[in-house]
Amino acid sequence: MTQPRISTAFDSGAVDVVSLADQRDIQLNIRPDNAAEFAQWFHFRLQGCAGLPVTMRFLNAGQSAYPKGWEGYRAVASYDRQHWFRVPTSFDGKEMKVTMTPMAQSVYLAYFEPYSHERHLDLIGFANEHDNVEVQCLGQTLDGRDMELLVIGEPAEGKRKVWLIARQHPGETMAEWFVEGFLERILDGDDPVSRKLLEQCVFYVVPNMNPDGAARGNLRTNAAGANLNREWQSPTMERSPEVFLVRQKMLEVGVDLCLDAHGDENLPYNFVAGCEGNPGYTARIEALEEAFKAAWLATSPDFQTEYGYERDAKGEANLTLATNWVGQEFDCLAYTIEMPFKDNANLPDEEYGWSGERSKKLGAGVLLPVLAVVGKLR
Ligand code: GEM
Ligand code: ZN
Repeated sequence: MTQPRISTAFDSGAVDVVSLADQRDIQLNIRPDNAAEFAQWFHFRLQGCAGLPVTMRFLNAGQSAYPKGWEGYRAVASYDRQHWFRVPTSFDGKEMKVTMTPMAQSVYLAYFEPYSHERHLDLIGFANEHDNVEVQCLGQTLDGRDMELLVIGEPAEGKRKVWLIARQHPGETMAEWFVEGFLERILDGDDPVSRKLLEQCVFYVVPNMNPDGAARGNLRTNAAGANLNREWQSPTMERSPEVFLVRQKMLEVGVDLCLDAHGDENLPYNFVAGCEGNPGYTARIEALEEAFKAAWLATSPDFQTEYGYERDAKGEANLTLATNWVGQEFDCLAYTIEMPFKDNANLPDEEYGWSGERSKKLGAGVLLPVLAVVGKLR
């Protein structure tokens, strides 16, 4: 019987080890964010168990931020950190159990396919190579990382300003995979949809709103414990510089359409959440929302509108959320986009579930509903 080893000393690494005495009963606790109580993200390396039956018990799964997120959920594993696949997982309401027989001496496990800061910097580098992209650094986060904005297209009178922000909640890594797919398509000079859009708009893209929380392995908060999607009414440089800097830029250049990419722990679907509860919500905005959803439904079998969040009652919107604050401040179409940590129940994939690659495809596909509404945003 070998002595298993677990490490987390890498980008977004996070789990607490309770017992490693026997690989048939490895006991773990999901670690809370560094300065907040939210606990759901895990990412660790297991070594020393090649060919042996391994059981990993997450003892505190029932006290995580979203316990229902473990119902119908399967953890992801990878030997090379590039290719991730789902592994047998069960949840009894208290503990989550993951079982596998590793094929190699080293295997990684995570809540969802990670998106590292190095890959983030490579994505910025990819964009930087395009003549129609300006990479802007808006300022620094609390841990000193750059807040990066990509301005895509030539600003000109009459062009619409379309914003895409992502990963306010750092554990929702599918959001940055979504942006990677979006960028690869909008920067493809041979793509007719991208060419048509760039004639009509300039894109302002923030691939990662929360680089500190991402590197720290947080689910939902930044280095100061702030849930950035509750900071949009009154952000500060001391607590939420990420929001302060992006919001300041939005106020400087304006917003005609805003998309905020997230992941949802519970619902096995892709869906959107709008601004119906805003005091300034109008029939015009509602019509734009319906046109956007209709175009996405018509062009992507991975999108649906049957399942999603409860609609906010009129005038009851929480204006500390990005989508609501932006929609209200700029009287514009603003959508939260949610992808699943589990799978798309309408089109399940037994081996991978929802994945980075499928998030990329969805991000590339969102250009079509944007094209459907870009001519009527004002
Ligand atoms: C959610 S955003 C919830 C949006 N709800 C409505 N009704 N507009 C959050 O921040 O809690 C996004 C997320 O966490 O993924
Ligand atoms: Zn979120």
